[in-house]
Amino acid sequence: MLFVLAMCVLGQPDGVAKEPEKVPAKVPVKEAEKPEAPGSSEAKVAVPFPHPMISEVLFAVPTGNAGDANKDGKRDVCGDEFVELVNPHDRAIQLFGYTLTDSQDAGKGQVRFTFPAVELAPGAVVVVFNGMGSTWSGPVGDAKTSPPPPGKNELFAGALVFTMKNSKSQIALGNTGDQVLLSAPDKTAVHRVYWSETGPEPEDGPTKEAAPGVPPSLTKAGKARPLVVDFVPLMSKCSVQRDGVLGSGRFVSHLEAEGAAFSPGVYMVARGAEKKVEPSVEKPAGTGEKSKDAGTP
Ligand SMILES: [Ca+2]
Ligand SMILES: [Ca+2]
Repeated sequence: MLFVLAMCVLGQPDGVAKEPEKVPAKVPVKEAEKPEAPGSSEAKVAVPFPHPMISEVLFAVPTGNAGDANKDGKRDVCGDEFVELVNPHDRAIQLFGYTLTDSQDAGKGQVRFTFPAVELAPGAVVVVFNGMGSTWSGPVGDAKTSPPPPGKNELFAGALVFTMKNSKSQIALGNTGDQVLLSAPDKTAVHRVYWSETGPEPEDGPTKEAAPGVPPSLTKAGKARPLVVDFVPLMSKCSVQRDGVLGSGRFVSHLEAEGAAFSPGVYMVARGAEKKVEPSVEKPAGTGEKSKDAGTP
């Protein structure tokens, strides 16, 4: 894979005009010089350190009790919406100043949440609920304060849980078209997850792998392209979940992938896995039988 830059200067023939065609043009110097840690898949993770990434979004709350994603005993068409993020890196990251927004303009019914100072451990998960009309038990933080001690919320598998404290039904994610944009404190557009009845936007297309250290290209509109863009399918009975943290991941139906409508606080895909790993934890141990994916509907 690696090009050796020295090849460019060796064997340069004097005065021969035909040879230069063999010289590899425009070797990406940064890539060539960048050492890859042995046994680490860090370089393949879709978002470069120190950014978190969006792992699950519930934008259309299922009807009835099945929609009570925040487990406060009642379903709220807005309040139970949530965005889940994961730290896909080997090191802890600081969430202070990271912002989640939808596609509305600021001040015009925009969903907007900015994290207070809080650390997210490697592999750890944080969930941000819309929070409208919600009553809470256990540690839940907001835009001003991180979750009070003990911090981790056992109701959500020990994840960090936040509420946007939205109070208007207009401030919610659209069911048939909208986005969640994760932006870094320096305004870098990190991860855009969007859905639409009309399909993916031409300039975005499917997920592309973001090379660490390489600045994002510009969209046709002249805006910086997010490091990762995911077009996700419309869902009415469940959330969408990214099936991996690597560049080639994609969002799929949570119901089809996991057999449950959503899992705020639990990222079910192992770090670095392209596909969902065998759920060995949830299987009864010692059956001895190797169950393959039979594709049971
Ligand atoms: Ca609820
Ligand atoms: Ca989840």
